[in-house]
Amino acid sequence: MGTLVMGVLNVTPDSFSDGGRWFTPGAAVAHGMHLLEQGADILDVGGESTRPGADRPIEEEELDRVIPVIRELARAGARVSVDTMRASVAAQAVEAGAVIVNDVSGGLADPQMAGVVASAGVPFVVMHWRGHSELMQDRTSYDDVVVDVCRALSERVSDLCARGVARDQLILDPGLGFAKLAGHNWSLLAHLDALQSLGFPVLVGTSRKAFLGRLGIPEGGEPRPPAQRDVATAATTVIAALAGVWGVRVHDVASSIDALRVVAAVEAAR
Ligand code: PMM
Repeated sequence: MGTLVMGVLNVTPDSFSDGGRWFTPGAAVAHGMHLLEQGADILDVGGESTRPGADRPIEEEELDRVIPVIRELARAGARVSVDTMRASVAAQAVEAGAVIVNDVSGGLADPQMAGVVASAGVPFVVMHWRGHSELMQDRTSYDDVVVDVCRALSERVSDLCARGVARDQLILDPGLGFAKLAGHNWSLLAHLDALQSLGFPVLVGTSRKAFLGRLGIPEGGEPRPPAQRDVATAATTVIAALAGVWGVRVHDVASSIDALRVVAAVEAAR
């Protein structure tokens, strides 16, 4: 099966890449429908910005942001994932129709998350994470980033399984840009095979991240703004697809769908 495209739907006032644009439920649902028309396989609905230094919304605020949007998109037939670190939000999102829980902390931020995911029985995206956004860029020291991330994710797998989550619920994500410098992100992209060899579906999220904005910019120069990082993002989609990953999480769905068509056409011609 080909690589799936997860379209990003941030219902937040302050995401780094598309902050505020889809902040009302109506605008968010309309954008979700647009991403589906472009070919998104999954819509990832989040109500908390994880950009470095972002403030966390209170739980009620997060629920108010995501639940109506999830309910509406699920009703329209979309396969929805909820991007949350809160167990209560995950539980209510599943009730509202979400069929995947995407937790950038891999269950570390909320001790109740494993239990909620275990009883919901839905796929669970476990991302590599080293702490909330105000701390993460102080935690970028690795011996060997590929080995260290694989080891940390394996530990998350053991811990989650010990708490009742089934192995076949798990999807692993290297967490590009989370407690990582540009070189770490490139190393992880270069060695996706190591992550794949852990034996789980892999999700990769490079979309519009700062390391793509700095490509070709001289030291000390201004990085390209997020909206001008979609071509580079689509190029990483090709790399991820060639490595055989399960899915890519992107803002601009159309360009990644096109990139995947190129990969499929080349594969078919082999
Ligand atoms: N990146 C962001 C948010 N959620 N979830 C997963 N699984 N993987 C990621 O890389 C990831 C994520 C940050 O990007 P955004 O603020 O544009 O959503």
